[in-house]
Amino acid sequence: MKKCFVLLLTTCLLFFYCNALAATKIKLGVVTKPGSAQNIAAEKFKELIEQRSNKEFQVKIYHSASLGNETQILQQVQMNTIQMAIVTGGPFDTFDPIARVINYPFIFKNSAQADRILDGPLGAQILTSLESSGFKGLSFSENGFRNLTNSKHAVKSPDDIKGLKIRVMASAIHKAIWQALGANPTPMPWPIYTELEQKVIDGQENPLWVMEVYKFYEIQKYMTLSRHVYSYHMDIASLKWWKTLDKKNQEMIQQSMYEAAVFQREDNRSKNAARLEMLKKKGMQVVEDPDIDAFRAKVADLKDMDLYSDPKVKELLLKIMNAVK
Ligand code: EAX
Repeated sequence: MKKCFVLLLTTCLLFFYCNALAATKIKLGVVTKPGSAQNIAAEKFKELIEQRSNKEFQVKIYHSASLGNETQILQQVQMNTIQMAIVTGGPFDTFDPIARVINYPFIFKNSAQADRILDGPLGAQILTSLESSGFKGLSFSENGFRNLTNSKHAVKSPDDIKGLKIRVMASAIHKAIWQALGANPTPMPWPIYTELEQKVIDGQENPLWVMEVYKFYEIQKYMTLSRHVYSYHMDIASLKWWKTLDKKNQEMIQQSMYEAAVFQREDNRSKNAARLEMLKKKGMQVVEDPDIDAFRAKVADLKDMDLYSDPKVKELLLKIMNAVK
């Protein structure tokens, strides 16, 4: 009897030990804090993959810049020190200029267009392209349409932007946009609350959730619903790591990340109306109908800049412009 018990206990212990050994830990990096768009996608992915793999995969989310800024997160993914990340499209363009395509100003009129392109064959071309810089592109979750805020005065047309010191992401196209609009663009990594508070910069641009989650209503009086860039996230894995996984696991990860992205996009969009009301209540003065035609005119020639001289990038840009006409 005693022998039987010992045997059973040993078997159980061995079972748990082997299971623990078999579990693959996935380190996933986001620069933002809990409640942010990136974090919501990351948490959903964690939930789905742990459940579907029966905890064979276990995800640890590193957030709130604990791994450094987005450029540093991307470098860690390339090296496979972390296996996955959800990163804003902007800082990606120093790794692969293909990222400039979706960051092109006013390329999408609405979310439905963005989904149609990004979930279709043209979006797939972007994901595939990333492999040449060491990333496995999985899907696109979203930051959302970006809007301008500042602490100086209301902005209705590009004339009002002249000379404003606007923080931009580490991205050549974002810098070019704000130069063309007449601002003084200042590249700076996330987060930027202190710089806004201390007036090192006058303004910034981001989707509505950012103004809420990062409490920009405390330090930015004016907001313009400019929706100048549809800001996507690249949901990525380290290509080095990806190649070590078998096909079944690759598919499970890809599918779980895609579903998490779709979930998060809907979640983000469903909250925007309430966010706008909340930001107004907090005292932000909102220009809801800026002179978008005047904004568009200022940035109309960006596609002819050197930024788009790579034929692969230019061709995809023109194809997408054509597909959303
Ligand atoms: O997601 O750097 C940025 O402006 C990003 O949009 C930020 O990470 C919030």
